[in-house]
Amino acid sequence: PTTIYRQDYTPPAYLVDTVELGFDLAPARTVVANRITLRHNPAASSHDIVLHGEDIELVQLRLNGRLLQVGDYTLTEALLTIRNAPAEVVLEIETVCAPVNNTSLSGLYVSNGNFFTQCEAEGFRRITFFPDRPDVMAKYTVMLRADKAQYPVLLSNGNLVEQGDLGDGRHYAKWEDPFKKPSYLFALVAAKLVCQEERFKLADGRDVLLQVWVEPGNLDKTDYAMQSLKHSIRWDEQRFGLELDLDRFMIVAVGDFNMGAMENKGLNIFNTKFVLANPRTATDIDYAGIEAVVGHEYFHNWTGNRVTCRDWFQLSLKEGLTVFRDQEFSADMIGTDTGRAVTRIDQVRTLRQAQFPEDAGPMSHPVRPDSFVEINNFYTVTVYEKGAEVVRMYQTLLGRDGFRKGMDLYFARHDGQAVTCDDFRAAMADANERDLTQFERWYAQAGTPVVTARTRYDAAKGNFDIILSQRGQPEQLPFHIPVAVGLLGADGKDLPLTLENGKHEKGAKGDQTTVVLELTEQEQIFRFRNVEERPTPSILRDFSAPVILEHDYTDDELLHLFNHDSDPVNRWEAGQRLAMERLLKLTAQVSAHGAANLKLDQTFINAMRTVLTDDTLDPAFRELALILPSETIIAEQMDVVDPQAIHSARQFMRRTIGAALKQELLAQYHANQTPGDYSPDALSAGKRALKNLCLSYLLVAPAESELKLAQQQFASATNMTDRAAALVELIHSGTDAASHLSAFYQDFENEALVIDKWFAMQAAAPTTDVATVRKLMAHPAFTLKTPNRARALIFNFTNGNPSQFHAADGSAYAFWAEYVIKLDAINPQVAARLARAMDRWRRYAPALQAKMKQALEQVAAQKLSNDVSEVITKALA
Ligand code: BAL
Ligand code: ZN
Repeated sequence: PTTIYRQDYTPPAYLVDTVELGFDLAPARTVVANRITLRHNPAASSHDIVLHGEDIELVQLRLNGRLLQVGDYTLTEALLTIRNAPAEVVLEIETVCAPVNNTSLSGLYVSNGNFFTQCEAEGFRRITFFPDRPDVMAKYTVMLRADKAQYPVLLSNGNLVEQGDLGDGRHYAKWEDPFKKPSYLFALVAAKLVCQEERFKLADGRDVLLQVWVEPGNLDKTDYAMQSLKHSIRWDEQRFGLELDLDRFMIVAVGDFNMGAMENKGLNIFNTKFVLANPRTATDIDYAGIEAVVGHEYFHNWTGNRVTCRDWFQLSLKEGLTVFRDQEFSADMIGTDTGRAVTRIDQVRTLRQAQFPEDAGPMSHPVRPDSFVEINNFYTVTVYEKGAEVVRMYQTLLGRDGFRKGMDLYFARHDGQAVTCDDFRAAMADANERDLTQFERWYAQAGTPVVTARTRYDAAKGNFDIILSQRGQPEQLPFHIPVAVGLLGADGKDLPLTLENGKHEKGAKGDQTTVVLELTEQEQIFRFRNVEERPTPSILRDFSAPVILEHDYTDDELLHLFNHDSDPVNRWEAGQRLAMERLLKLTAQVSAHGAANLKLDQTFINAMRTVLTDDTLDPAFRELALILPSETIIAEQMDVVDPQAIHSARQFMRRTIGAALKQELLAQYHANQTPGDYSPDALSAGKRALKNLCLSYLLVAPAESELKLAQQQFASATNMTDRAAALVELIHSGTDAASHLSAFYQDFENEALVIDKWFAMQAAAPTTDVATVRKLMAHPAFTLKTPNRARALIFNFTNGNPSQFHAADGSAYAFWAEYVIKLDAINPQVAARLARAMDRWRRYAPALQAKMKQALEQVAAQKLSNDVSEVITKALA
């Protein structure tokens, strides 16, 4: 496999003005006629036309009307090259492909008998020969022809300009996209589908058609996606002044899909998981996911489609920005300060669960990577979630208005262009007359910076100093880090702040009681004046930068913050620190002496009780405050990871809390019921989350009465959130859940997304070992070919069940190797994701390490896709 470097970027030798595509769709043999007009790019010196092509058969090729013979061009496995071409060229290319054999789900493929495409990042070259790179933007016209009975619906990007019958049982539809776009945004659908549709008035008064297309039988699950789409359109108008630019906007759901969804111009194609929902089949988390992903894809229309990436190294230009936009959208949809904080806490949890480990492992890369072998491996939590943190920091530094000014300038400068992360940073800097040169390091330097805070108080002078220092990886230069800070008095209230040289007080958080300190050097002292009592500092409020904060908080200080911090994110954080200290001590104790004689102090239990029973707090916040850090997050704190000890220690803490707070948990369980019709709103969802967390504490070591409670919830639940939560607890409690599992299966046999849950909840249960997973794989409903299904069972085991995945005999590692290899033959993108489950293998105890290495080498010895090869090679390097 070849490594591609960012520094090697060169502009394309030829630009494409127009693309006319004709498809004769048939599963085994689809004929694609492609007519493109090209002209030489004055910015390039080469006169060679370079077209990408993969897994397609060339039938004929004409240049300016002349049929080309072999010798007029060269054709390799990946490229078709025409040397020394004239300045203006019309190419007519006829190719054939076999969508029904395309199990990679990249390019044109068949899912449940219907045709779909996925072109990002490099799938268009699996459909036709083309300069398949994002800086080649062209106007597309698409003619689709297919059997009318089998494929009554024919969709592509833009506007439908013509349709009709062809006379032989076939029909056609012609689509025209008025906007220039890169090839990765091309899409077509030919299928038997039905739609929910609605006309919708935009802010400028234009009337547009909105459609959500699904398989027949699923129309009762499209309301929330449609509602989310309308909310997204309104939100982008109001928050960023961005309007829908087409007359029609379509969302199509497909059951076989590698990603969550895809922002193809005017024709978003979605994994069913992020479209289909009704109360019976979808959980609160599913509903929130639909809102976020519908928003995300819609927002891409401006941040990604109108302004796109020059090259794939710039992926975060559109992804980090669009994740930030969808995060803000979800927060604004809740509309309360605590609701916003709850979404922020979820983001921090994701970073710690997935991004920090990635940044500390063999696949670590900057937000703007410098090299890759396979771009599909770089659709990562770093590019997406850390990228969103980087965008968020602009807003923290510049304020909301300043950020908006930067966005306005970005669109004014770059609409219709393919640009870089530097262009985005320049727009932010220029619109606000700020020097953001140093900020570039967030794009260029990998790893999670560590910020250390020390404090000193001079009571006589009333000075309180916070000394911040930062360290990145060796050789790295200091980052520009916004650190939002507040000071709490002994009464728990925020103290008014007077920062010496208080020039930094104007940031988004620059109110009276929170200031944004800008740490730009290796070490800086920030002095607060007129501080009349020794305060408790609340540092990194709202998680103002994606860093690890070190500060020697005492238990008393943490308890003070946990009880009083006006910043809910840091309030939650104080609880996490209290829990983590204890979890690490208990884990060490289990490793050394076994799980007997463990103790949990009353102080911690009391802190948990206080937050659990404080009815003035948002239930969603209380739920988050009561969840202990996950086993993965605990593992990241340890030099040598002992997964079984972590599991025992965490279970011990959960069991102890469950027993000590039994009455309070029961009371909250009953107090947070949500009778009546189901609604996915944040308050109701928060209540269910808190109630079901209470249930989970009660079921760590359940008495008969608690088992009954779960059984009763399972039997009488009127929504999937409560039904699934009860079933998960019954499985986790270690009691025999077989009858419940089979009842659940029978009820939802025909609901693929619910059967995914059925597999997932079994895979992640600490009672499920690899032998049980293998049995589940033999279930008739299991298939490796549908990514959702493969992920539900395999990934939830390898990534979500650490104590079983790291079984001492290494049996689960062998299972992992077997399925990485099997999946690679079917779908390299999905296989490469599974391969990542071994990223952190060097951190485990030597006996486990040896077995993990053996499994990695077993995979490495195979003939692998570029996708898997890159991951395994880096893991072993
Ligand atoms: N562009 C790939 C899918 C997404 O991030 O929306
Ligand atoms: Zn995206």
